Amino acid sequence: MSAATMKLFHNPASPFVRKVLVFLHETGQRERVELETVLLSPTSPSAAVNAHNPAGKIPALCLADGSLLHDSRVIVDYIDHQHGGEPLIPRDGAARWRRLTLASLADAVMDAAVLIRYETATRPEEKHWADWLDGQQAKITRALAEFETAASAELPSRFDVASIGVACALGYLDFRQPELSWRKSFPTLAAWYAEVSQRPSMLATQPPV
Ligand code: GSF
Repeated sequence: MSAATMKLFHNPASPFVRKVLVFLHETGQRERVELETVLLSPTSPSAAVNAHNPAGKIPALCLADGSLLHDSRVIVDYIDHQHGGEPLIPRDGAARWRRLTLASLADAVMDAAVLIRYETATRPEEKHWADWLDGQQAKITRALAEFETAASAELPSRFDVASIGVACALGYLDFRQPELSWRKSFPTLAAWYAEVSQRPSMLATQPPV
């Protein structure tokens, strides 16, 4: 009898899915979830995903009672309420708002990088809009500068919702934009990332080579 009581719509390339998997590993709950791998994009949707999430996006989580959770922010919050350890999402106080804001900026980096990926990998070459791509990339660069500042104290303080988000965003940049070479401009962030990348939860969830 599999211990899995939940099903996660998944793709190993998704940084938002990786966030959920890292949460599961970090809270000792990975075996509770079976993965249903899907391929999808805005122009080639997944009927199965659409049936479970009208937004047509992964991750989406099916619970044992049939209820459906999405998006990744809701899913990681749910996962964080299912274990007995110290919450990875601070439940109250100033720390909560700052950690959630850093996590939200990490999501914004993932959003921008995924949108760039769709623009450059799925839209026909002649429809690419340079100003739009430049605008998305600028969001990423500004966020990395904020993460560089946070890397000296805030990020190393705990591998929680904020750090997990930043780590998954950086892993996605390495995966989809290897030519970006962000480490040259952000050495403190690079040192922090080199360390957290060795965590079992990160090693177990690396994007496909
Ligand atoms: C974003 C998920 C997302 O963009 C979340 O879960 O936090 N706000 C959501 N997922 C992408 C796959 S990706 O991460 O590479 C997705 O499902 N794209 C399909 C589409 O139609 O946009």
